[in-house]
Amino acid sequence: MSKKIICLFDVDGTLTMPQQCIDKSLDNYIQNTLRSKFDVAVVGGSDLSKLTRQLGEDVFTKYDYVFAENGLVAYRKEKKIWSKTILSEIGEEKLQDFINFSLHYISQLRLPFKRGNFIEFRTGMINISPVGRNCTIEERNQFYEYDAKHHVREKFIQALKKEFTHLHVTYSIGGQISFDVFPTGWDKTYCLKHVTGYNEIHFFGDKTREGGNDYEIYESDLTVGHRVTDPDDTLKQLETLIKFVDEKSIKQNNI
Ligand code: M1P
Repeated sequence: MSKKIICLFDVDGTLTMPQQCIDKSLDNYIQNTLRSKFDVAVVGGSDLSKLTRQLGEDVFTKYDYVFAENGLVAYRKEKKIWSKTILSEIGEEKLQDFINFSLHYISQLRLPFKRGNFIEFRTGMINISPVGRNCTIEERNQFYEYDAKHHVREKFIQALKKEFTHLHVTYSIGGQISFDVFPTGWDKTYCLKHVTGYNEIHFFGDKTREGGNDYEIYESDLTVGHRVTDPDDTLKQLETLIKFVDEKSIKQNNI
């Protein structure tokens, strides 16, 4: 009997370029070729509105599972099956201390430029951007380069860790201009509790090194991890996976 396999994809850097829309060729391949063999799912660090902007409003029919904010907001076959809030977990008092400290820290930062929307309060996490989420694509790329040299986000995270030793939260750099903060354990492995009944869960992600937001799920014993460099690489690795599974089943049938 053939194995039941699901391919679970990160979004930014894996299915799309950061905060961009999915390319037609990869989209078609997943829908027409991959889906004829395996189930498919997505897990993004971003919230649902960004995820639908990048993958299309029809994402719920195109994927068997859709997980926004690491799976804190979860859909299966178009139906919302789960949602849990950071507010209920941490509480207003502690969250406000955290937000106030972050806003003060940001106000003391001198960067080449600053835009608006520095703190995004989401369902299952807080997203903090020292440069501001309202920056343009060009400014986003510029900040990413600047941050690689000056480690603005890493230093910010160190300051938060020092100040909030009592908070059981994880800091995760998943994109170019911000980092996510969520209760420890609410990383992308969180979504796996909804993915049941499969022999293999193949996870594809680009931020798979320690500190990246694909690290825990890539390393998890529950998944077969695939490290990719960009959407083109994802397509190549999918073609290899399909070939491998097909060859294996031909061999098994010949035994
Ligand atoms: O999906 C990866 C990350 O994408 C965005 O990051 P940035 O805007 O910094 O590139 C954010 O939505 C972030 O929450 C998410 O983890």
